[in-house]
Amino acid sequence: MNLRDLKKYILPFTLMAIIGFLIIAACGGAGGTTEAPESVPVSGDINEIAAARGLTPADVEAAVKTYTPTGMIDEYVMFSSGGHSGQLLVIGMPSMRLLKVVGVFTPEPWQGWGYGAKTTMEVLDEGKVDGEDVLWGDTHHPALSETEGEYDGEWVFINDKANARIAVIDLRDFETKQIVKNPIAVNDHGGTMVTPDTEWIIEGGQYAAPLGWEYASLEDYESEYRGMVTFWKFDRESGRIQYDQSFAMELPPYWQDLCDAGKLVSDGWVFCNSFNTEMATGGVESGNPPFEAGASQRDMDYMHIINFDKAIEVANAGQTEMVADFPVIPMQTAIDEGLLYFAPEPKSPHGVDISPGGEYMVVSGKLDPHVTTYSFEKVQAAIEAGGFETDDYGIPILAFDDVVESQVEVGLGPLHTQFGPDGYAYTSLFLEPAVARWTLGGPYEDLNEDPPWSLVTKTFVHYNVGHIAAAEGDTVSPDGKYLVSLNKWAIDRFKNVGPLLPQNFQLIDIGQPGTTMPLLYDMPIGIGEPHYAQIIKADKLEPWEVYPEIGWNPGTQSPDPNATMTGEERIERDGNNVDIYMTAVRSHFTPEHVEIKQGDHVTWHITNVERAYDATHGFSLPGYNINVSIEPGETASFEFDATHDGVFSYYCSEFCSALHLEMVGYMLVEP
Ligand code: RUQ
Ligand code: CUA
Repeated sequence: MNLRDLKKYILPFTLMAIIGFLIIAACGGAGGTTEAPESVPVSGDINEIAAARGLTPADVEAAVKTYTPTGMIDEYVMFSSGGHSGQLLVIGMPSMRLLKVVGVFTPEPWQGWGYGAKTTMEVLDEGKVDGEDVLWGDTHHPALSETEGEYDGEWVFINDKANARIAVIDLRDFETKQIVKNPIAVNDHGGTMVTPDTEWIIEGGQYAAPLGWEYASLEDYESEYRGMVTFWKFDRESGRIQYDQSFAMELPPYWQDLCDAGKLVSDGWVFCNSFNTEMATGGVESGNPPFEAGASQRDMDYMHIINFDKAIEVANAGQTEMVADFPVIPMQTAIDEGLLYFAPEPKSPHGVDISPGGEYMVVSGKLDPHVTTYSFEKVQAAIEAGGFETDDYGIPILAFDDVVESQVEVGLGPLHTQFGPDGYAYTSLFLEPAVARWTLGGPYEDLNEDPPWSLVTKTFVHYNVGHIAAAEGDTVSPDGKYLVSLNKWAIDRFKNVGPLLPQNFQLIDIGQPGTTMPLLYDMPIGIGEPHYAQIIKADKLEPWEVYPEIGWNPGTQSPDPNATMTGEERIERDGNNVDIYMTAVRSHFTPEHVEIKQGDHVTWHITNVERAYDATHGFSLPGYNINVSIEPGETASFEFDATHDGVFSYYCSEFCSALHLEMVGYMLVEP
């Protein structure tokens, strides 16, 4: 490729970037950065305080809509990806208060996640990649479990894009219970999404590679590299993914991006968008077009349309091939059995979102100013009619005009779509940056007055929005009310804390129809980079206040055989093996002296015998990298070899009581 060609590819991107920058600069200026006033008058007069702080009436209204006084519980809870923190964020809405950072792929000391406690080490061990610890993750898409397409508040799943892993979090105690490594893929992106009754968790791929971690030269990209989508069977009873009932489907080496499960009328189908149908392999250093240009040459990529109900039958009938000991439906089988169809989608699309009734699939092309809506009914008719063209791999392509319902011009850089209860859909516009409200068909006389398939309004956000999340916004009955814009850049929104800026979540009021869609609140997040979030009505969550009984094992969610009741505390020795049975209660551990010998193998069980709400104890053992959180009723166990001699004061690391500092003991390791 010569320089002129290269310019041809790069120019549109440079232009887009400049437009994006100008818009950011403009709205940064217009949106106004205001300096904090020096001080606030002591008067109790609201208007005086507002004037002194430079607050407009709209600011005061936003404050009143979001301020949540002490003791008032938030109406919604948002579960947000924590990005490469590898964790899951739990945030109350509309207050935008951070409630918890759930340890998932990354150790988290306060929760004792990954610092000795067996139940936590075992889960992190499941996440080993080829036998090696990978103690971080790039979490992208949380998915709340659903019953008949409604969030049920029981489980939440999240993917690790970097290493193609899926985690299962139990919402009875907000703890991670399982991590599954995808055996055929190096990384993923299109997960997690669930089917309407959470029987399956979907994990779509991203950057094509030989399936099963094999080597193949990039010269052989088209023949040896493959895309994939994996379907994990979830069992509510055990609360675990059933590895041996799960399967995958081989796909062409396009970059599958995000998936969504059909619902109601489209239940039983799965949809994934893709990009790089050009099959660009990069290599700018060798004079090839860079990936960003090479993967953006075609005007259309392919939405993948999967007959999932039929795929389950095909997998159950054993029409699979084993790749890395995992059953995969070969591409040819998918074609022969009518499991896989394509529909053209413009241009370098990002994500596909299914409307609440399941009748529409909504796709946005990052390089196209429209959202494109496909009709499930038309897709079915086109499949029925037959007579398709195919791609190079023989996969049938439905004609664009046969399956598209409508295209609405929403603005620059559209990405992700969420839904409201009133016929409105919302799409993030990365380049503007803004959130657009538009009408998903209609007319909806009783719900809104806007014409069908039209852009209604935009709210500018600060800045560069990726995903958006609306209250219950991807269920069969979205709530509306609130939408959060998960922004990639913050620029001038907060006090500068150095070149790495906080991530900015912005709360938007979508409770009023028409062009009213005000911004309410900014929430800086000190870890990053978050991607998707889901927002559930708070009263659907019914977590335990304390574990159901004293001596509870959170790993098995059942009584622990090593539970120790008050009065049963003891130290047992069998040769070099020492077993310690300890209790914790405000404000002491029993026993307080543990005398062992260097070289002993120590197994330590601690039961928190408290029944009081919030009476958590911590257990920190210096020198041995042990830190455990023991919530009321829990039995925690850990093991180590007493390699260093000396005197070790173990202590409670939660300020649990007035005499918390006295909640301590000595472990004496005699040389
Ligand atoms: S995505 S880059 Cu969900 Cu927009 Cu991961
Ligand atoms: Cu228990 Cu501090």
